[in-house]
Amino acid sequence: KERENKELSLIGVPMDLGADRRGVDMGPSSIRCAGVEQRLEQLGFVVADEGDLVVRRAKHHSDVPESNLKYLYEIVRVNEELCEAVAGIAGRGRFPLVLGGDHSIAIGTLAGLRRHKTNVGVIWYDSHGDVNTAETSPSGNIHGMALAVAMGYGHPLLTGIGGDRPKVKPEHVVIIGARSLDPGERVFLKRLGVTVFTMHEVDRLGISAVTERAIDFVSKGTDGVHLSLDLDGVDPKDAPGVGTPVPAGITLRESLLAMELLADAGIVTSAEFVEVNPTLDIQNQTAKAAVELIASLMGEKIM
Ligand code: Z70
Ligand code: MN
Ligand code: MN
Ligand code: MN
Repeated sequence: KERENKELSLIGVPMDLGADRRGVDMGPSSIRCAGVEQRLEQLGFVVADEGDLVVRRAKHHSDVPESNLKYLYEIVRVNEELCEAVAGIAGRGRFPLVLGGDHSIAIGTLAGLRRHKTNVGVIWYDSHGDVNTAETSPSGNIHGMALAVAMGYGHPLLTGIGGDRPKVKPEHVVIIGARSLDPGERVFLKRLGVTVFTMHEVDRLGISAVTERAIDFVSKGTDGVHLSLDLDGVDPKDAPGVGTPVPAGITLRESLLAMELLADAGIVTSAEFVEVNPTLDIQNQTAKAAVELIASLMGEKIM
């Protein structure tokens, strides 16, 4: 079925402070260059491009005493702004489509969505779990903590963005594509009871069954579903332009099918596409993949 609400707002967040490798700040630009707006317009969407937030280049990252959290203050500031922007877009009844930027921006997106939805379902499409805290993180990179923060775990400056309450409940989250989890993340995901479809499940059940199960799962007891898609969830052969390529991932073909199934289910109410790093890419292939995925998610059909 076709999506009824055709009003969509694009917002770019040129953030790379949450990641180890520079260059993912050019993600929004590369996705725009790959023609995202035109593609959405061809699908009948009325697209408002709200432009990019401003991210200040920080001189050094060890700005938090007694903590390994890199670039904490600027990441907090940008995510507060993103929270307001996303809340504004959702409040006007438009579909928020956020272009990253590193995955730390999910903190602001989910905080903004929480203003209008009490029980946001989340599909976290990623090779990683992003459920570290300062204590378990091997890197201090905040993009590896975004989902934990959204569930209310992490530095109070991060969990307090958009208000102190948790933005999502663990029982409303599913992760798809996980194949690189840190030891502390495995413990954390089990303790919280988060549903994780790792590559083991993708291989055993196939992406279509996994996606159908995920759809059933996030549809229950929720008042909206957010897709947070990290391009490193896609196999690096198809999406090489990411800071942390992890082999043996979900192919682009399988990922497109997952998006088509989500479109058919008609459940997704917001989305973000993150971690595209054009400095590591081949001919903007990864941004182009992102545009294909966005088009499929928003209802593009082969015929
Ligand atoms: C690792 C960490 C991560 C994305 C890398 C990696 C996290 N678990 N997330 N790339 N998108 O440092 O926390
Ligand atoms: Mn503000
Ligand atoms: Mn991620
Ligand atoms: Mn990742």
